[in-house]
Amino acid sequence: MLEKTFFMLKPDTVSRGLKDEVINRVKEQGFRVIEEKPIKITSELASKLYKIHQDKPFYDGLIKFITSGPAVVVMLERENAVLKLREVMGATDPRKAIAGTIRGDLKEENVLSEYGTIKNLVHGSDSEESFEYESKIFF
Ligand code: DAT
Ligand code: MG
Repeated sequence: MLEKTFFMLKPDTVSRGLKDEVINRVKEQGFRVIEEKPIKITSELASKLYKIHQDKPFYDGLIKFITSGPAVVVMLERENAVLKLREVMGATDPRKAIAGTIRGDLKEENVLSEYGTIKNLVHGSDSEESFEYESKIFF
C-alpha cells in the first residue's frame, strides 16, 4: 500500500549545499515528493517536533542546532514509506550508519555540532503515528 512519510533536511544539509543530492537519493529509491518547502524552524516548532526528547540530556543542543539555519520539510510517498525512508537515512549516529545510506555516505568528519548534538543531515518519521503527529506540525 502506498504510504506517506515526513522528511526533513536539517540545517547541516542545507548549509553544506547537499539538498539536491539528498532529494535525489530518496527519489532514486522510488519516493515521490508530494510537497517540499524551505523553512526556518522556530523554537516553538522544534519543541513540538522533539517533544518526546524533552527530558534527554541532548535536548537543548538539539533545539539550538535545528533552529540554527534554514531547513527543508518534505512530504514523501512510496510503498512502505516510513520503514523504507529510515533504511535510506541510516543509523542515528552517522559513525554507525552503513555505506549507501544518506547519513553514512554524507557524514562530516566531526559529527558533533557546536551544541553537542549529533549532526546527521536528515529527520524521518519513525512510525505511522509519528508521521501523523509530525506532518501536522509542518504541513
Ligand atoms: P532519529 O533522528 O534517528 O530518529 P532520535 O529520534 O533518537 O534519532 O534523536 C533525534 C535527534 O537527536 C537525532 O537525529 C540526533 C540527536 N541525538 C540523538 N541521540 C543523541 C545523543 N546521544 N547525543 C547527541 N545527539 C543525539
Ligand atoms: Mg526520531
